[in-house]
Amino acid sequence: MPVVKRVPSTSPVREIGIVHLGLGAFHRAHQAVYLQRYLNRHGASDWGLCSANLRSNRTLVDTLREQDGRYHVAEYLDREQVTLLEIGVIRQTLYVGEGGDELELLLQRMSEPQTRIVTLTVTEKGYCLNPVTGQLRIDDPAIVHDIAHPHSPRTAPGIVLEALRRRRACGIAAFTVLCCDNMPDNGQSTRQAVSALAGMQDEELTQWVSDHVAFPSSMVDRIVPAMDDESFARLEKELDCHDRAAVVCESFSQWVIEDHFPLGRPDWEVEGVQMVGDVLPFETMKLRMLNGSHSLLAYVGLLAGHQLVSDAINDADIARLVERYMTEEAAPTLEMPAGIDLVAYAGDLKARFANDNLQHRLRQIAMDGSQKLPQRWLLGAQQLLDQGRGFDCTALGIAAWIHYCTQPQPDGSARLVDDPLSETFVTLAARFEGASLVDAFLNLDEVFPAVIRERAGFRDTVQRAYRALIDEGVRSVLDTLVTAH
Ligand code: CS2
Repeated sequence: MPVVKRVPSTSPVREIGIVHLGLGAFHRAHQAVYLQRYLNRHGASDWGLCSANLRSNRTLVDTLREQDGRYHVAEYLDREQVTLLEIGVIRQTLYVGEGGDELELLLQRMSEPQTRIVTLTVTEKGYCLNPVTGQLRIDDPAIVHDIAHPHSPRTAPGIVLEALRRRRACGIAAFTVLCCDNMPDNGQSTRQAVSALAGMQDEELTQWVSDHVAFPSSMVDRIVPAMDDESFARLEKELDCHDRAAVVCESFSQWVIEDHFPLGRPDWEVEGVQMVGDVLPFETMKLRMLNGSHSLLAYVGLLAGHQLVSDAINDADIARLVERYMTEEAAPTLEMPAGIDLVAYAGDLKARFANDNLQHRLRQIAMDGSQKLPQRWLLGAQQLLDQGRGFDCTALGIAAWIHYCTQPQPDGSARLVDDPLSETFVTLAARFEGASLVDAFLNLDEVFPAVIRERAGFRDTVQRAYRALIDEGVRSVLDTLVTAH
C-alpha cells in the first residue's frame, strides 16, 4: 500500500475570478491544482473558479455540485508515494451541453466585472478551426448555428464572443482569454476563432476584440488519464478515497504562460508556473516531443497489441522507435532557449510514459488524430524534408494511423473511430485499398498541408511504410527500423 500524504483544502475562496470552459479530467488535475495550491499558500483567494462543461458529462457536473465542488486529485510519484490533494477552489459548476439549460448563468458569470480571466480546455476540435489552415470552419454546423444565433451560442468561441459582446455593451473591460489546449500558438489560434466568428456578425465588435482582448498562449503539461471504474475502485481500495469526481495523475506538472493579463492574474509563479515573453518554443517542444511520441506510441502500440502507454514503452522495440523519433525527428526541428536540454527532456519523457500507476490508455490518445497530426508530426516532417533529413519513424506513425482508422471490426463491418472525420474514413476505406487508400488519406487537405503532401519524398516514404506494415506486419517493420539504426 502506498504512503499517502493528504492535503486538505481549508482556505476560503472570496470570489470567482476565473471562468473555465471544459471541466474535464485535465482541468481538474492541472489548472485547478495550481489555483488550489495558491489558495492554500495565501490562506484566501479572489481567484476561485466557475467551471463549465459545454458538450459532455453532465453527470460529473451534478456529482461536483452534490459535493459542493470538492473533489480529490491523486498525484502518483510512484507506487509508494501518493499525494491526495483536496480541491475546493471550484465554487460553481455549470452544464450547457445537450439538455443543459445553464448557458444564461454561464454568460452572466462571464460578464461580471470580477471575472478577469476565461480559460479553456475544450480539445483541439472545440475551436472549430481547420487544423491545417488555422481558419474557422464556417461550414461546421455548430458555427453555422452560432452565426445565426449569436446570443445563444453552442461553441466555445461563440460563448466567449457573446460574453465579450455583453461586457462591451455594459462598458466592462474585456477578460483575458487563456487557451490551455495542445495547439501550436494556441493564444493566436483562439484569437483567430473568436475574431473570425465576430467578423461574420459585427464589424465594431470585431475591432473591439482586436483592440481590447488579450489571448496569451500557454503550454500545459500533465498526464491525466480518463477515469474509469477500475481507477475509481483502486482509489477506494488503496487510498480510501470514495469520490466519483476524483482524478489520478502523475506528479509531474508544467505550465508555461505568456505574461499578458491586462486585468491581472494570480501570482502563480510561486506555484512553479513559468511566466515568459514567448511560449512558442516550449509549446512546439512539448507538441513534437511529448505529444508526437504519445501518438506514435498509440498507433504503433495498438497495432502491436498493447493497451496502455506504460506497456507500449516497456516493449523494447517500441521504446527504441520512440527514442529514435525524439532524437532524430523531433529534437532537430526545435530551437530552444538556452538552458533547455532536449536529451534530458527526452529521458524524462520516457520515464513519465513508463509510470504504470496511471493506466493511461493508448485509445484515449489515438482519438481525434485528424486534429492532432498536423502540429505533432507534420510541421516537423516538413522541416526535416527541408533539411534533407529522413523521417521514417514519423512515416511509420502516419501509416499506422491510416491503418488504425480503416481497420474493419473483427466481424468485417466498418469501425467508426473517435474522430470528427470518422465518416470520411469509413467512406475512404470502402472505396480504396493499398496505395490508393494511402493516397486518398494524404489528399485530406484538413489534415495534410499541400506543401507537405505534394512533395514526392513525403508521399513515397509514407507509401513505403504502409506497404511494409501491411505486407510484413508491425513487428518486422519495427525490427527493421530499430536494427537499421
Ligand atoms: C495526449 C495528451 O491524449 C493525448 O493526445 O497526448 O493529452 C497528453 O497526455 C497531455 O498533453 C500531457 O500534457
